Amino acid sequence: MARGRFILLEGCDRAGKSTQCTMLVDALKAKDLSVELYKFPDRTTTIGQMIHAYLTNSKELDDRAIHLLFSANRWEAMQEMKRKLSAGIHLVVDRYAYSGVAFSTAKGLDLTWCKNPDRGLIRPDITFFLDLPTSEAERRGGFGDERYEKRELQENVREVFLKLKDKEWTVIDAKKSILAMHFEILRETELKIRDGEKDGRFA
Ligand code: T5A
Ligand code: NA
Repeated sequence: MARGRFILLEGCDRAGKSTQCTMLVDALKAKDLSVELYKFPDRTTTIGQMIHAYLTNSKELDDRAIHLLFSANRWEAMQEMKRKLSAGIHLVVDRYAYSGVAFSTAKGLDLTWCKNPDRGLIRPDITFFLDLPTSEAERRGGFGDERYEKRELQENVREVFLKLKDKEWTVIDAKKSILAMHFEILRETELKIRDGEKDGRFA
């Protein structure tokens, strides 16, 4: 059986990641593909609840401690994600290790130190980076409620993201309409899924 594809949507806060993840999952399901949605942080686990308390300012934590919790929150999902990919299920993932590195580095931690705890996590097959200037993000719903939703930090985060960007990322202009972004993401995803069937690397 062909292995499922790991499709990651990354980007700045309010760039539309969650909106696009839901639309992509629905579109792939409508094409009779098996697909599941993952979101990081996963706030439903014990570790995720600690992260949520930190993000909503009800708990203080050392910058390194919270960084490690975000990473642990990915590690606790790894076995299940691997099993699903092996079973031919495509995974659409809302944020991942790049967010982890971008936010903690933007706060002032060392880049290499930030990357280390995520070493060994499964790699995405396709990474979409939804790029949105901070001034635009601020105008969108809900901006300003959580700990990291501050202009200066967001600008630093975007700079780190652009440094982490490699040639395999697909950059999506998140100033576009929801539908325009959706069609772009869907088209690239379908190409990637078809490629996988041809080259057989994931058999
Ligand atoms: N974090 C995360 C770390 O520090 N380390 C880590 O390891 C990880 C994984 C919470 C915080 O955690 C940090 C990063 C974050 O600061 P989260 O739970 O993913 O992460 O954050 P959320 O608040 O859920 O999501 P975002 O703020 O990133 O928003 P999204 O998902 O990018 O945007 P979305 O789809 O919810 O849309 C936001 C608003 O914009 C509108 C939507 O309708 C909505 O109102 N919108 C558009 N408007 C105009 N044009 C478009 N194209 C639009 N698309 C969406
Ligand atoms: Na989101």
